[in-house]
Amino acid sequence: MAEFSLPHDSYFLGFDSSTQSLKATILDSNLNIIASELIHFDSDLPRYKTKDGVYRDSSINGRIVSPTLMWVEALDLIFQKLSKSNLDFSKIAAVSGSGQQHGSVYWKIGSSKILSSLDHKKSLLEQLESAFSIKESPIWMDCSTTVECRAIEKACGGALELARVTGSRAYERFTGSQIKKIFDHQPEIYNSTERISLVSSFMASIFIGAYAAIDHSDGAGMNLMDIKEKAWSKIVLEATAPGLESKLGDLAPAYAVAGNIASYFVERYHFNKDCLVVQWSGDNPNSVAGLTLNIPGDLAISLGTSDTVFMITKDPNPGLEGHVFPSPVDAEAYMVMLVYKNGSLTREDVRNRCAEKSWDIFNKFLQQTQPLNGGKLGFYYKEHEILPPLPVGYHRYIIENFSGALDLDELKEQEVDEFDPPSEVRGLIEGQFLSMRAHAERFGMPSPPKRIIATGGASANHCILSSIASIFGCDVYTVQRPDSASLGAAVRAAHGWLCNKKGGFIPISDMYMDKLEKTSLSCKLSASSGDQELVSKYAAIMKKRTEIESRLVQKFGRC
Ligand code: XUL
Repeated sequence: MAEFSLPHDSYFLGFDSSTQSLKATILDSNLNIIASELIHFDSDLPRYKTKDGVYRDSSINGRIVSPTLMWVEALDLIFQKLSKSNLDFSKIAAVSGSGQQHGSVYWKIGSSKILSSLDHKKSLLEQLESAFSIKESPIWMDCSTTVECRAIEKACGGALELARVTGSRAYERFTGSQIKKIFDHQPEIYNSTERISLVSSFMASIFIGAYAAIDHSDGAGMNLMDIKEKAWSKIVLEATAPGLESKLGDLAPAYAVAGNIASYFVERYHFNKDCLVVQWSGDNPNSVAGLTLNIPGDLAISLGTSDTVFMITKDPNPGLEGHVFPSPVDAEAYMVMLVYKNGSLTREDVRNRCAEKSWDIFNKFLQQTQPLNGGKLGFYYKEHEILPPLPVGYHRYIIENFSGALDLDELKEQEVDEFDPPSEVRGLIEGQFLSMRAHAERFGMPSPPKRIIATGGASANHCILSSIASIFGCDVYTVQRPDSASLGAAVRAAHGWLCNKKGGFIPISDMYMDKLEKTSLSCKLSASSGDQELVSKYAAIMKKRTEIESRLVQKFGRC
């Protein structure tokens, strides 16, 4: 495999610009992590006064944004930290990155000039302060665009037809409906915008000193791209806003080179001028690379600010639930994914209310309560949920006369106001993963999966992993590093570098062979020592839970 080897003594730098932080991971040419840094938006950049990296606008239902300049300043800060750690920037052969998906950045007319003439003696913040026509970027947590979603679906022949073309029906957080809202309500701002970037392509633009293309994987999270053609869909563009194509610029494969690194970084941090910037992509697509997810039947679960479940397929069938994105590392494959908005922030809320703000106590409660929670079922939505589309609210039920028997059809449930703290903790964890299993099955994901690979912050929690194993009925693996998005970005930097050297796409597996794959799966957790009876009992309780969920959607559902 010599022709695919990475240059000896060189580094690959990957970023992850996520909801709550900016992370950097540096790999050597054997794909070993040699350094990492993190900027936490709330605590390291307190002047923006964000909570969890965002502003929740109480006056407009569901509007959630982040200050664009905070992301720029985070880049200045992380470079300060990396410089102090004595990282030799001149050894970096390629840079890539990951961005929270769907979030958008609006560059004011004239800003391409600012980008192309950045002065290395000044910070990025100083120079980009006036570059944006909108100062607060809509992000993936926003759900203020239901009206725009329905209008786009109608203009495109219905929700299913839109899903068939773009990989998803219209979703509030997807960029298309956000752009339509801006055009419909603030046309002057839309007209003063020369380029609309995703968080991923916005960061790549800073690195190349010019507007970077949007990559095919993250571009599929906009409801604007034809996922088969990998081109903007004319009909959807027209349904969204006039003159949009020129504001979006080009699309490019995730493994393509966006450009050489801008002279700003060469002069200020002493990067090699030949350092390549590989297209940035979304955080979930980057996790596909970071997890080396390429075996059919494997399911990945990412437990972060959002929880996601995804897998790779060559034959996607987009429908009314879930999303289909082109894979960032395989030109022929797609990733299919389900997304939950109530991930770590909701787990933290229950931990704070019921477990004295301590993960140790939270875990103790999980250990001291019995699987199936004595028939106590909880639905916890601290944020408007995507799947199912339910508004903020917590709902708790107890199945009467629950004995753990398999047939629950005859048993009635009773709604209650609260559970004791240990049952609340178990109710939350079982609720999150029973819901995930039910939707994953309905979506056609393998049941049981061959194995689950867990990533994200909460994948470090063995008590949570063991519940996942029992609920899904399969082994759960974790990777060495829970932040698969920034790791995946660094891996993609290396992959993009190789594709560029070869003059075309090469499968990423050729690069992993003797490197990542062997070391990445570090922990295996059995399905509660093969307790198949428990797995069947969870399946029965899942059925009950799905019935209650349907009723909640009928009563409170947003869409
Ligand atoms: C994916 C989604 C979230 C964000 C989180 O569709 O909305 O997972 O990517 O950063």
